[in-house]
Amino acid sequence: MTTPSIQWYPGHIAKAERDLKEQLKRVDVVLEVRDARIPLSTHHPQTSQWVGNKTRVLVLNRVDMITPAARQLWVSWFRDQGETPYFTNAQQGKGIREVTQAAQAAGVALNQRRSDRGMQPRPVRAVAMGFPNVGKSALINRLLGRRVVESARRAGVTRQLRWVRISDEIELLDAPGVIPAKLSNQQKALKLAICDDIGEASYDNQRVAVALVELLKDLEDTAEYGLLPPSPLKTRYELDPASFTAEDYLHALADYRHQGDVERTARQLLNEFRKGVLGAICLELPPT
Ligand SMILES: Nc1nc2c(ncn2[C@@H]2O[C@H](COP(=O)(O)OP(=O)(O)OP(=O)(O)O)[C@@H](O)[C@H]2O)c(=O)[nH]1
Ligand SMILES: [Mg+2]
Repeated sequence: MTTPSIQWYPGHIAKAERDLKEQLKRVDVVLEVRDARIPLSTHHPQTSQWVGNKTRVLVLNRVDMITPAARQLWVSWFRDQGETPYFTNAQQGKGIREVTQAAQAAGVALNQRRSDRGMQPRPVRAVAMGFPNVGKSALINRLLGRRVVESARRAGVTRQLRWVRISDEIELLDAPGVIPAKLSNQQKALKLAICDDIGEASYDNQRVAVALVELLKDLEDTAEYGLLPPSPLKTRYELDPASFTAEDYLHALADYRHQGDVERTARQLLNEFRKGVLGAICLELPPT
């Protein structure tokens, strides 16, 4: 039996993408928000087309969910690509000021050009763009210092585009998450599912949990010291994955902890990874 591939492109996202394209004409700065646990898989291939000649600010959110060593690896890699990543924790409001400053700097340049042409200054207009559930709305609430837009633990919370005035200098557009219409790379799709960045109706929990175990096994075998907590699965569940295939591990864990209930075990594994119970774990390392 072949498992169907993971695809998720609900109607509201298709609509969001159309609305977003329309609004982009008014935008000066694109805050490209990615999930720090999977910085490559949460890069939308059309981003550069949308950014055009606007300023792009690269935000890697959920920095609290990766280790400092992983962050450092990504900083070096992005710098080698000529990019400056801004790491944020939008839940607790860390790294926010630097993002505001980057957006404001673009505003200063904008208003210089306007004043050269005899035009009145105006606030710089930025959009928070990114995959579903990466923390765009949480980031906007933090930029503003109070809760104005809805942010919750589900993909697809923001349904409408909404402009918010952050200050006299900045206006920000909260946009619904966008995602490629076709997820052609299933390895990436699995990571999106693991990180809760796509709707749960689109995948099978057990298959995604097996993919998580596989990734953790690989990371344990190959990652350098400090990139993830030592033996996260063994530490949490008292069952070492080393002597199992990922699929056998899920079943063994189900037998050991949940009377053979594999679905329940899969859900628990995913849920605990997403809540950070397994520790701070970056699932993607820079390509070498
Ligand atoms: N641990 C952690 N959680 C975060 C962070 N940023 C956001 N969250 C949580 O992630 C969940 C999703 O955040 P949202 O702000 O709704 O994400 P969004 O990108 O606006 O999602 P959509 O509108 O569905 O596209 C919420 O439960 C937030 O509290 C972060 O930096 N760290
Ligand atoms: Mg949102």
